[in-house]
Amino acid sequence: MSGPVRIEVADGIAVATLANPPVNALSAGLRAGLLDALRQAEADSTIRALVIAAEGRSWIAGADISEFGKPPVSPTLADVIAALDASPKPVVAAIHAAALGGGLEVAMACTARVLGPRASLGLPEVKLGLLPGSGGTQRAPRLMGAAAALRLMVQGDPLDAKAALAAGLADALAEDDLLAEARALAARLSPAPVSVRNDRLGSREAFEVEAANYAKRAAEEPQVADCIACVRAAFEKPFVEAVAQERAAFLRLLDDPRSKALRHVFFAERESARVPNLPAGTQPRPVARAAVLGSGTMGAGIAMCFANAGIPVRVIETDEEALARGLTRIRGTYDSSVKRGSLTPEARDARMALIEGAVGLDAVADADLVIEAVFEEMALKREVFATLDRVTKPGTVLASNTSYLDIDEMARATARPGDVLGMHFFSPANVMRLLEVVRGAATSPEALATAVEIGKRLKKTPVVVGVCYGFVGNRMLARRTAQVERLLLEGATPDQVDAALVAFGFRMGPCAMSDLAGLDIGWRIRRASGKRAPVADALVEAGRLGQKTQKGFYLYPEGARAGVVDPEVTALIEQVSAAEGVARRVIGAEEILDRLVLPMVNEGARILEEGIAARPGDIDVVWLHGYNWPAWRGGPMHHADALGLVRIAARLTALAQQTGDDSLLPAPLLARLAAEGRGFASLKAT
Ligand code: T1G
Ligand code: NAD
Repeated sequence: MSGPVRIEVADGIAVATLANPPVNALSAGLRAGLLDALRQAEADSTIRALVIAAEGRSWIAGADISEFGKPPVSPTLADVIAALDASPKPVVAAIHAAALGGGLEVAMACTARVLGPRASLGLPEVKLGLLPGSGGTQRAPRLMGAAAALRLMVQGDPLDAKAALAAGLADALAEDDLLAEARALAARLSPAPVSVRNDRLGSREAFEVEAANYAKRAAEEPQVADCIACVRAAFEKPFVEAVAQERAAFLRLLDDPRSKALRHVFFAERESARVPNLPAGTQPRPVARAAVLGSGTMGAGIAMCFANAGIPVRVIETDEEALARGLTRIRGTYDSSVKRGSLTPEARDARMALIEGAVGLDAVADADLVIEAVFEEMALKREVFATLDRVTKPGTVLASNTSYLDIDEMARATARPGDVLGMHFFSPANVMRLLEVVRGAATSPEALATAVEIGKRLKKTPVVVGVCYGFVGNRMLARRTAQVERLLLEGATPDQVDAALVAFGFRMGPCAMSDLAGLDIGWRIRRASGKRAPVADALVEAGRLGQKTQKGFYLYPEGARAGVVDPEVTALIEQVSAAEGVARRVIGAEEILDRLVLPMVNEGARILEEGIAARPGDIDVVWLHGYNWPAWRGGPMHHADALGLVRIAARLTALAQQTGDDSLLPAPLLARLAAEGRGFASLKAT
């Protein structure tokens, strides 16, 4: 038997071994191979039972997501599962690793399941905007109880081997020889399809109590509502009817733009990890020890990332007082995690032990990687890199955490520009997953590979971008911020602007976000670059810096985290409008949203034109993990394709005419793709 399934028979037990790298996704070929193996076992009278085993880092990672949306190919997964369920011979799943989604559905259609110690079982479909679509919403409740099954589906996180066994999803845990135990079990079993069982469903009350926990999510996420309805059907309908209900829900969700967006994100995240144009075989340099310059807002968080990953890190400041402030900030952050119970005191102490403080740049001499997070001033950054060039050992990677500034200019301050790049973390650095790795004109492949590798070790999502002002995220954000200013001057209020973006799916609007980050940060950057933001500047000059002063765009009585509308701000904005000679008018939510999102998409097109980002998906990953763009909207470039570039180009042209702002005119790439009836997704990586 060729293809992704190999079958061996011994002592009347057939073992079908799946091998469809990298993760045994249930592609058409694997489904056909599996069904053939079952049919062969059924037809051969010398074969008493079948064991399904697999090779590779997963047992079965689920349906092949890349086949979704394409015409179905027989046998379908439902065909394979129905055949397993109806088999006259016992079938045992020997699960050595991850059995997820359709993979667990295949296992649950078997007579029994034996786990290896590294097995994990899960139904993560909700993370793709879907639900288990091949019987999972009916078989899981029949094995582990309806309430627990619902929890497994709605949370989407896998259970490890012990937890899966305890939950009833498996029949045995083989600490040593998984295949031997599975064969032995298969030899003594008789077929007993899970589909006919009802003895483990548990009580309807317990299920309804569990379902009530997800009422809010069910209101926002259709896939959660469908999970609840389908598991409830296990109490109300015969198996076949309930499976039909599940199938109908699955096909409806499959066509839902939210699921299409989440599937786009799944592949975009994996594609963004592939560094474009990196010579094959490029090896990252080893990083056993790191150093971080500056222990302010970012330096402290970055140091924690290294300690959290078990990498010793030295934090360097200008003086003892600043250093003490920084180390206290780090300790304080860990203490609040211990208080919240998300970290043990032992783990805190172990991490603190990996963080050393020092004053003066000589302390970086033994570091393999140095990340500077000092003030955002080019003169200071150049001085720091010139010093790092002298005091660090050959091969040390020199990175800047700058938000906007020119990495190539910093590299030119050294005699080893190949070792210089940007590693742009996002605040709070110990929380936000995004890491923009900024590739300079002279950055060497090894240095780049080292930064990306470290990014992954720090559990970040590294995205490689080129050098320009603000790189990808902040450059696009600047377009949105400029529109926030214009909208406020022209008549919108901060809460109207924020409400439009929150309704779109963001957890927080731009005005509330500025209040959280501090209005003075943007003000300092504008002052340094000679730029103006009349409304935001006026707020800062009125001492309204945001939450840190209990007032910014909003008022924060007694340090409240949620701001309240402040009539003083409305009055101040009206004054600024008058001073700027801008007539105020009523602006609708649709126009507000278009002006917050479309100029960013347009800037994204320019970024792709210039090769600052290699793929539209990379831009989406930046916005998802750096700016909380709602995942079910797929990211700005995916969202643009969903809206249609013809419509966007027309809307941008209209907005440019209406506002007189030529920067809103469609970027050449956007205009070209619109004219060709294409989307950003049709672009190949540069
Ligand atoms: N389909 C297609 N490709 C897949 C895939 C899948 N299910 N899972 C992984 N890949 C590809 C991935 O794109 C990457 O490709 C490579 O495999 C390695 O993945 C009917 C509807 C299993 C935990 O949601 O969570 O079943 O980039 O880098 O870190 O009810 O992959 O190398 O070209 O992530 O070791 C449900 C999805 C599907 C699980 C391994 N299943 N996969 O993690 O490797 S829906 C899932 C994962 C379904 C049924 C329903 C992870 C992993 P490339 P990787 P990893
Ligand atoms: P910060 O003002 O909070 O901290 C800067 C720290 O650098 C201070 O503690 C200062 O004492 C120290 N420092 C100054 N010169 C130094 C030197 N020569 N050697 C060692 N330490 C020195 O600033 P921040 O917000 O942490 O920003 C730091 C960098 O990170 C900037 O480039 C900024 O643009 C960038 N950044 C900031 C954010 C953010 O949200 N704050 C996000 C991403 C990137």
